[in-house]
Amino acid sequence: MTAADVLTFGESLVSLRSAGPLVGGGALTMHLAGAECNVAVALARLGHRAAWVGRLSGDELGEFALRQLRAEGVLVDGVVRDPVRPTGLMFLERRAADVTRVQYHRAGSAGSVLCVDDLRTPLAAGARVLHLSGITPALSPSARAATVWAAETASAAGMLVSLDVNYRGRLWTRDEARAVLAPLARYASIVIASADELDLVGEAGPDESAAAALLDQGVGTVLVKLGAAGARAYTTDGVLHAGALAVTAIDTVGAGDAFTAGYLSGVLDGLDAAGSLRRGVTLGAFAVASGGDWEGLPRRDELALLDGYEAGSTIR
Ligand code: KDG
Repeated sequence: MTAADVLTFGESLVSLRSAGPLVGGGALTMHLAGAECNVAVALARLGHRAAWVGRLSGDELGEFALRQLRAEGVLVDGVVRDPVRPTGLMFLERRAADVTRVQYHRAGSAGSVLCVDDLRTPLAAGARVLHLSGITPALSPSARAATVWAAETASAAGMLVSLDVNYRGRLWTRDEARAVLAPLARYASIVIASADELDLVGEAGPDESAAAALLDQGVGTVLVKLGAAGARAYTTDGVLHAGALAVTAIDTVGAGDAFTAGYLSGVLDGLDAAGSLRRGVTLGAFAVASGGDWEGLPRRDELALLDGYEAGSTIR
């Protein structure tokens, strides 16, 4: 196993998307999903060496997920196949034009039983960045222990650790999440959160004070995702804001992961915080402007495609 630019781990899911209310039945389309593999795919599309580790079922659904990751150039040497447990499913119900509902079928899945031993070899191979999401520790006690162990080990080895809070209310309560994620954030150099997630890793209150408390405890950068209002980066040098690119929103699921990947890509390329933030909102815009968690994300030569974009453009 060779070193990656970014190593991430978690649960990859098969997402089944409906065009309307699920109770009405009808066609579902099948996609690869999962916050961490979304980040890995986004980074691989930009030419970074991105490794994803996790457990996939030994059946066709696990094979589907693995093929998708391979096709996108994600390094999958550390993937473990589970002959017994299923790959988790996520139904994404387009309940109304602007309202999507999630239903998970992931309890007892292969991905949920990730453990420390799965991460030893990939982490020993090294990476510049270890990227964590707050979803993995919500999956099971062993996945929680693996996340904490990886954060500790990577930070002790001098790797840059990034943590996207990614609170999922269908997996655990806010109090349960806070008890795990606040200590985890102490290992992170970069913390990424929506404004309503900051209190899960730091103190409650306005963004500025929650971010200041995280910076005081040694976090280098706090990124706050603001949806259609763009994103802010808090560092010890002050605060930066990047507006969202003006695009027609088709599907916002996956936009946060795209933003995270864009920011990390900027860091890997040696951009400053403003340049990395700009790349973050650029990737977020690509995710929002197309269907699927990651399918519409850009290759490196497409990064400027949405700059000066006009509705209805045809590039000839
Ligand atoms: O950010 C999109 C992800 O949330 C989605 O792909 C599924 O990881 C996921 C989850 O557990 O909710």
